[in-house]
Order: sequence, then structure tokens, then C-alpha cells
Amino acid sequence: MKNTLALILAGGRGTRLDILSKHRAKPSVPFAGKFRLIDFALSNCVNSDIYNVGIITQYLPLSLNKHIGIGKPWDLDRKRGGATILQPFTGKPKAGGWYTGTAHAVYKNINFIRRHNPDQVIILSGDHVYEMDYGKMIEYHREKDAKLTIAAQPVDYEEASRFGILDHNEEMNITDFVEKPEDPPSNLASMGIYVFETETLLKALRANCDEESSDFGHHIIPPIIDNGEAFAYEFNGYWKDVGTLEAFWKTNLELIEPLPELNLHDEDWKLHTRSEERSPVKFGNSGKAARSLVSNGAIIDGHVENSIISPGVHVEQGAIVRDSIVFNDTTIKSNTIVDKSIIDKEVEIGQNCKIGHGDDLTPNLEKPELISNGLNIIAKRATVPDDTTI
Ligand code: ADQ
Ligand code: ADP
Repeated sequence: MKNTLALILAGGRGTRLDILSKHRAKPSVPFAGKFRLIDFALSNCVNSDIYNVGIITQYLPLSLNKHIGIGKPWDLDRKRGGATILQPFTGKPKAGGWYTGTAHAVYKNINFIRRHNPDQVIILSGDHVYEMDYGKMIEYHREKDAKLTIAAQPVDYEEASRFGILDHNEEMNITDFVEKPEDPPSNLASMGIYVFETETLLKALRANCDEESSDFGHHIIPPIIDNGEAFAYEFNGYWKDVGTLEAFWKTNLELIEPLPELNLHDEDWKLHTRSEERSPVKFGNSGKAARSLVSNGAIIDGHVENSIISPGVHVEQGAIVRDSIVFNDTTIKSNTIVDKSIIDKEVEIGQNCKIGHGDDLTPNLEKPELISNGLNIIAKRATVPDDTTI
């Protein structure tokens, strides 16, 4: 895929993930024990033979910057091309300070696009969970002689209003597009993955983008569709936009199924990440884990069931962790029960605690509307004293 430049939008706030994205951008939120969400977009790029990748960051970029570094784990540490982290201050100075939306974020990096001078630009989100060969989509785009190709997939009707919804004719020419409609006309959703002819993108940005009109879905895509130059690419593989805490929790735990839809063991489509050297998982005398993913550096002296355990987690003797996701270097002390929880990094949960255990399903968040099924979320570096019930 020479002559294609990928731009990963990685600067959004992801507020519905609440405290998990309070200190890090959503693409940097840990996933499946040892990965982060952005690993999917980055790995898809290199697995699709795209080695020119700009990562557009903005909101809380520290953790993301540290993770991506110079792109070595993805084989993107290259003299020419490779991974480039784009921050708001590195962009076009005259186009304003902070990015006001997705298109504005790309607009401010027009010089970067020009420097690469690609035939096509593929625009991606940094926070989706999926495996996709972008090469096939780009070939389709070229065959159709499209100016813009949008990847699309049907979603549940109840969810449709949080997506761009599109319609197409038999030739797959997009006839209608409406961004996040209150009353969706269909359930065919844009996946937020766009292949643009470079000249079309640059022209559209110059003509239709400024600080107020700054969004692909609202301001850039509709005029191109009105010109009849956009095509839909139906993608039937696994794809999840884990926008909510519940979707995040469910998508993680589905990986434990005997044959999950998303197969992280697929040798032909490797998910790459930056990981630290850690010692092997250690099980003590009474340590036990079933139906779980347990990452390196973990020490399991208690019981783990149907859970995702990240590197360096310690589950002490007599402790039980069920239906939960535990991020790196958290300690769960002896005789504590953790049920249906997401526990962020470096948390210390004291002895004899009950987290999420029992019938009381009242959420423990400031914004209880974010979860409704009794999921418990504990923030990074929190300390939960002995004998606490949450
Ligand atoms: P959303 O995901 O709701 O819908 P948005 O919040 O704009 O759209 O985020 C898209 C991506 O851009 C995310 O990865 C986000 O992190 C990033 N982003 C947002 N603002 C940014 C900024 N200012 N700077 C840099 N990056 C930023 C979009 C489309 C819909 C489509 C869904 C599919 O608008 O049409 O259906 O994606 O998930
Ligand atoms: P996480 O793994 O939780 O996503 P990281 O620890 O990888 O986050 O990254 C957080 C980044 O923020 C690190 O570079 C760290 O040095 C920095 N950082 C953490 N806390 C602070 C703080 N209070 N002030 C400034 N920088 C911080």
C-alpha cells in the first residue's frame, strides 16, 4: 500500500468511559490485559502494509505518547515514514490553536499530508476494536474510482443514533448520509473509516472546514456525497466501538469465550503492543484461575474467574476476582471479593473488602447514568481501606 498515508484520530475525550479516560486519551485505555485500544488501528495499518502513519493527538496525550514512542513495537520506527505523533502545536499555525473537531484536526495537519504527497489518505479512529485489512478497502476504492469511500456496517437499531447513518444504491454509490440522527432512517452505520483521494480531501478541507465547521460527519462528507463521488464499503468482519463502560467490559470478557469472534491468537493478524519485560505469571499454593486472561508479571494466590488480569496484578490468598477487569499493578489483598468491576492501574484494595458483591446494584460513579447493570469502576491509584463494602 505504497502511496497511502494513514491518519489516526486519537484526540477525542471519550467521556462515556468516565474515570478510565480521565487521565488518558481513550485510545490509550488498556484492553485485553496487555494491550491498549490504539494497538488495533496501529496493528491494522502495518498488517495492511501501510507504513506511513500520523497519529493526531490532543486530549491527555502523555500516556499515548509514551505508549507509541517512535513506533518500534509496530515496526513503525523508520527514517522515512513510520509513526509520527502530531500534536496541536505542530500543525498549521494560522488555523487556530486547539482542534475543534475531527476535520479541523486533519485540516491543521495539511502540511504533514502535503509532505508525504500520498495518492490516498485513510482516516481512522484510534479507539475501535477490530481487525481489518485496509488494503482491500483501498483496492475497492481504486476500482470504484471513488473520491471518498466510507466503511460501513449494520449496527443494532437502538445504537444507530450514535453513528453516521448512510444509504447507497446498487452500485454502492452513497445516496444519503446523516450524522448521528435522532431518528435513524436505517441501521447501516459509518465506521468512521474513510479513504479519500488526497486532492479531494485537501479541497474539501479548504472549502468547508474552519474552527466552527470542524467535523467530518457534519461538514466534509455531505458535500462530497451530494456530488455523487462517495462509495460505501461494507465490512462484515468483527468491529466494535467500545464507547461505553458496559460495552468496554463486555467486549473484554467476550475474549474469554472458547472461540471468540476476535481472535487474539491469530498468527496471521498479530496485534502488536509495547509491553514491558515481566516475569511469568506465578500461581501460589492456592492460586487458581479459570476462564480468564492472565498477563505476565501477575501473582495469583487467590481465585480468578471469568476475568482479565493485566501485567503485575497481585491477587492475594483468599481473595476472589470474578467477572472483572483488573489493570496493571493493582493489588487485591487477602479475603477480598471483587465482582463485576473494572479496576484501573496501581489500585490497592485492602483485606476483607466486598467490591460489587451482593444484590445492591447501585453504581459507584458520580454519573450513575453511565452504567446501569451494577458494574463498579475504581480509579487509577485509588486506595480502598480494609473491610470496605462498595
Ligand atoms: P464519533 O466516534 O462519535 O463518530 P468523534 O467523537 O468525532 O466521532 O471521534 C472520532 C475519532 O476522532 C475518535 O477516535 C476520537 O478520539 C477522535 N477525535 C475526536 N475529536 C478529535 C480532535 N479534536 N482531535 C483529534 N482527534 C479527535 C464517528 C463518526 C460517525 C461514525 C462513528 C463510528 O463521526 O459518523 O459512525 O465515528 O464510530
Ligand atoms: P497509563 O498507563 O495509566 O495510561 P502512563 O503511566 O503510561 O499512564 O502515562 C502517564 C503519563 O503521565 C506518564 O508519562 C507519567 O509520567 C505522566 N504523569 C503521571 N502523573 C503525572 C502528574 N501528576 N503530573 C505530570 N505527569 C504525570
